[in-house]
Parts: sequence; structure tokens; C-alpha cells
Amino acid sequence: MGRMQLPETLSIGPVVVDTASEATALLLLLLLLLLLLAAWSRTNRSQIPGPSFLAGLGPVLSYSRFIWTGIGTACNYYNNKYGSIVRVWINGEETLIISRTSAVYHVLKSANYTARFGSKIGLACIGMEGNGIIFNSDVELWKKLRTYFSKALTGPSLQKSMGICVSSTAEHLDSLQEMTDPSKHVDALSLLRAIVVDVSNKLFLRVPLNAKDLLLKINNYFDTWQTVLIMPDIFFKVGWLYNKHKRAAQELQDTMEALLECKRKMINHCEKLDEAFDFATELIFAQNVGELSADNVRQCVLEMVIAGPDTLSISLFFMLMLLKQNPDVELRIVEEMNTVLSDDSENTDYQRLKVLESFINESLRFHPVVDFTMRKALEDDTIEGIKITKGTNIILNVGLMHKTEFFPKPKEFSLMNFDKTVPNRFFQPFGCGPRSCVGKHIALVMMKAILVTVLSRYTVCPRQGCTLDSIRQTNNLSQQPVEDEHSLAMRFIPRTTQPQHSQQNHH
Ligand code: HEM
Ligand SMILES: *[C@@H]1O[C@H](CO)[C@@H](O)[C@H](O)[C@H]1NC(C)=O
Ligand SMILES: *[C@@H]1O[C@H](CO)[C@@H](O)[C@H](O)[C@H]1NC(C)=O
Ligand SMILES: *[C@@H]1O[C@H](CO)[C@@H](O)[C@H](O)[C@H]1NC(C)=O
Ligand SMILES: CC(=O)N[C@H]1CO[C@H](CO)[C@@H](O)[C@@H]1O
Repeated sequence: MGRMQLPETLSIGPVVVDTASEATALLLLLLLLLLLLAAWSRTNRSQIPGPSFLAGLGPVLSYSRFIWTGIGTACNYYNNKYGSIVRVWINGEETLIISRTSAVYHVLKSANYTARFGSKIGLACIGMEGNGIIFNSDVELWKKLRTYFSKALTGPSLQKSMGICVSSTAEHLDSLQEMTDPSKHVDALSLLRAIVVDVSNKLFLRVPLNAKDLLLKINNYFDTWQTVLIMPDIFFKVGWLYNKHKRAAQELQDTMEALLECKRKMINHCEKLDEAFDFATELIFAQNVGELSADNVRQCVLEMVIAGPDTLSISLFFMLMLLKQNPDVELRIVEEMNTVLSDDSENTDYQRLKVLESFINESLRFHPVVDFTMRKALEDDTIEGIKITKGTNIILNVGLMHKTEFFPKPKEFSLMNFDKTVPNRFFQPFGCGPRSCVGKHIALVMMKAILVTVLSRYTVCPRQGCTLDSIRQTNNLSQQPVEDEHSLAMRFIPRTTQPQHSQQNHH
């Protein structure tokens, strides 16, 4: 700010010099020096707040923070310390962390930020470099692949997903006994994961699979993903550090290949294909006509299958925790369900469950799984007067944005935050624009269907003393509970007042 005033001081300079004394000449010199310094620091980009360069030490320190505390934790640290737009370094590259709504919205909407960043070797290790959708930065290929995802996640699939979620959740609840330990607790996160993987398979792949084994491999793959994502190249040269991760990624890729092989056989034996069109079939057909490579088909199916368990099931887990911490909200949701939902659950109208929707929104705001998203600038640009050079890494810290702007009770869990219509730009749990979450609509439908099915039969109690604040969590690539069986266990207590127990016998 001081810099802005300098020109004015200088313009009165000559007047001062007329009545010259040595002291004023010295002062003038000093001012000139200051001006030079200001100009120098401008070209040095120190106009953006952030840790200082310190002869190369700054970049090392900020990079270390990202690696040791996790990406999400580091982003919150820097935004809290330096403000809503911060410049740091990741792997020697300038990286902006943005939590200011107007700037976040600019990036989300623009076609100039449709790439992501990450270690190229790391992404290649997990099959995401130039493949699949989530971290694919080959923009042309990404666009083409995204159309397959869009098609599978919108339109008729949306309607279908509702029924599949309801019946799959009901099936899993029917055999809850098998997952219950002697102290009457169920590992709720495992249950939710099993439901979501089953639903994903029934929607996108439709082959017989071993859900337990697949979930284990998905977990290991996710660990590898968040470990290698921003690692320096040297990490990949140290065999004993890296081999375990390489193997974990390979195992899921091999499983996917085997499932796809099974799918190919099923397609070949199928007489009429009208019933058979799903995501995997579309991709296999595209491969057969030379549109897509086998690697890409495998990676797309893999990413479709991991997307749900890594986001939906953890979101639902957080929601069950929040529900018991806010019994008045649970009461309102159950009352609403009882009045809105008819016995005929074929025609369930989830649009009308407004309290439930507010609860889901507030949960995604207050305790999100995905609280930031990583982008790369494809062109030079200016954001809020700040020059962005092509290639700059960008992290949008949407989680923090939701807790610092607009909402009446930003730091508390309260449905009041959604009493009034929230303008689009202030609430972006899925992002928006060209690189937003391609599953955002289906995710909402699935969360509603699963929650309604669970809550109409059970009230779910976390273990005594376990709250969102007390359970251990990490925030690297996303915010997750640490998986020790003790704190994730919940009791599913049948609701006695529940009037209708809808029988789902179609299929
Ligand atoms: C509660 C659930 C979910 C949340 C909070 C969530 C959130 C997000 C966010 C924040 C992004 C990044 C957007 C950006 O960069 O602007 C994303 C990307 C993505 N999501 Fe979701 N998501 C959820 C569920 C799902 C589901 C169920 C699917 C698919 C079945 C899915 C598929 C994807 C894909 C493929 C991308 C990458 C899109 C691209 O890079 O073009 N998500 N998600
Ligand atoms: C800042 O300026 C110094 C001296 O010109 C230069 O060595 C350094 O690389 C610059 N730092 C950044 C972050 O551009
Ligand atoms: C970058 O943004 C500008 C202005 O919004 C637009 O004209 C240009 O086409 C964009 N470039 C790309 C590669 O999308
Ligand atoms: C919940 O958030 C979505 C945006 O993700 C918005 O369209 C919807 O109106 C919100 N619902 C309520 C009840 O506030
Ligand atoms: C797999 C991985 O990188 N895990 C790290 C995530 O961040 C926590 C700190 O919050 C580390 O302890 C983990 O090792």
C-alpha cells in the first residue's frame, strides 16, 4: 500500500529541491531507492502475500509443509496466515492458494484453468497421467473422455440410480447382522462403502465382483494417490520407498482389467444389446472402433468405480455423525420424510425433501470430504488485479471459502445457513464450470436415497463420546477419518415409531 503513495511524494520533490539542502537531497535519494525497491519487488511478485523466498529456503519450507501435513492442512494454514490469496511453492513451482469467493468463481468458470497439476511420474504410476478424467491434463483427450462420464451420470441414469440406491441399501441393511460385532456396533464406513461400490457396479459395470477385495484395493490405491501426487521426482528413484505404492496401484489396475475382460465376454455372449448399455459397454465399443485405447478404457472404469467410495461414503459417514450431534435436525428430517414420502416408494419425490436437502448442503459446507481442488493456468490471465502467468498452479480452497464468506453462522453447523437461498457462487461443494464434478447431480440423488432408506428404518448412534471433533482425521488429498475400528463404529437402532416399512421386491 505504501508503494501507491510514492509518486505523489515525488511530484512535490522538485519544489523541495529548489530550497535545496543536503538533507532533502538525501531524502529524495532515499525515496528513489524506495521506488526502485517497490518496482523490483513487483517484478518479484511479492505483491501476492505468502512466505518469503529467503534465498531458496522459502520454497523448500512451504513444499515440506505440504508433504508432511497433507495438502488440505497446508492450504488452510497458508490462507489463515496470509489471507485469501496466497503464493507458495510446490515442488519449486509457484502455486496460488485461493479462498476468496470472487477469485474462486472466476477460476471455476473460466476455460483457461481446465488442467490440473501434480507430479508427472506420480500420476503415471497410478495411471492418471494423460489417461482417465480426474487428473488428466491432456485437455483434448480429457474433453472427449468427459462426454462418456457425463452421459453415464446424467439423464436416465439419474432416475435409475435412485431405485438402485434404495434397493441396495435395503439389502445391506437386511443383512446388517453379519456386520455387527458382539457389542452391537457396525463399522459404519465399511457398510456405506459396500453400498456405494455395489451401486456403482450395478450402474456402470454390471459384472459379478468381490466387493470386499475391491474395496481394500481401492483404499490402497487412494493411499498411493495421495502419497505420490506431489512427491519430488527423486522419491520415485528410491525403490524401497516407492515399490509398495507402485504395487498398490498395479493391483487395482489388474483387478479392473479382469473385470473388464469379464464384461467383454458378457457383451460377446449377449444376443440383444438394447438392455445392456452402460458406461463400461460404451467404452468397450469405443475401443472396438479405435476411438479409445485399452489403457484409457481401463482407467476410466477405474476412476468411475473409485469416485463414489472415496467421496460419497465418507460424506454419508460425516452426515450420520452430524445427525446425532444435532438431534433436533434428525427429528425435523424424520418428520418431513413421514409427511412427504408416500407408501408407494416407486414415486418417491426427493425434490420435496427440503429439510433433508438443507441438511446435506450444510454438511457438505461444514465438514466436506473434498475441500479443495487443484488446477493449472493454461493461459496468462489476471485475477482480481493479480497477474497469473501461464503454467501457474492453482489450488481453490473451497472448504475454507465456505467458512469465511456469506453464511450467517459460518463456523457452526446450523441449517439456518440455508434458510435463505444461497447465491450460486458462495456455495460450491462440487465446483462449477467446465471441470466441475461430473457426478454432482447423481451424487445428490444417491445421498438422498441412501439417507432416506437408512433413516426410515434406523436411528444411528456413534460410539459414546465419538464426535466429528474427537475422531482422528487426515486432510491430504481429501478430508477423511483415520480408519481405526473403534471410533468408526456405530449402533443401528431400529426406529419403533416408523410406520411404513416399504417392501422392495422388484428386480
Ligand atoms: C459427495 C460427493 C462428491 C463430492 C463432494 C464431489 C466433489 C468433487 C469436486 C470438488 C471435484 C473437483 C471439481 C473441480 O475441480 O472444480 C470433483 C471432481 C470429479 N468428481 Fe466428484 N464429488 C462427489 C461425488 C462424485 C461421484 C459420485 C462421482 C462419480 C460417480 C464423481 C466423479 C467426479 C469426477 C470424474 C471428477 C473429475 C472431473 C474432471 O476433472 O473433469 N464425484 N468432485
Ligand atoms: C526475486 O528476485 C531475485 C533477485 O532478482 C531472484 O533471484 C529471485 O529468483 C526472485 N524470486 C522470485 C520468486 O521470482
Ligand atoms: C482464456 O480466457 C479468455 C478470456 O476469458 C478467452 O478469450 C480465451 O479463449 C481463453 N483461453 C482458453 C485457452 O480457453
Ligand atoms: C443446496 O445446494 C444446491 C447447490 O449445490 C442448491 O442448488 C440447492 O438449492 C440447495 N438446497 C437448499 C435447500 O438450500
Ligand atoms: C498417505 C499419506 O500421505 N498420508 C499422510 C496424510 O497426512 C497426514 C498428516 O495429516 C500424514 O500423517 C499421513 O502420512
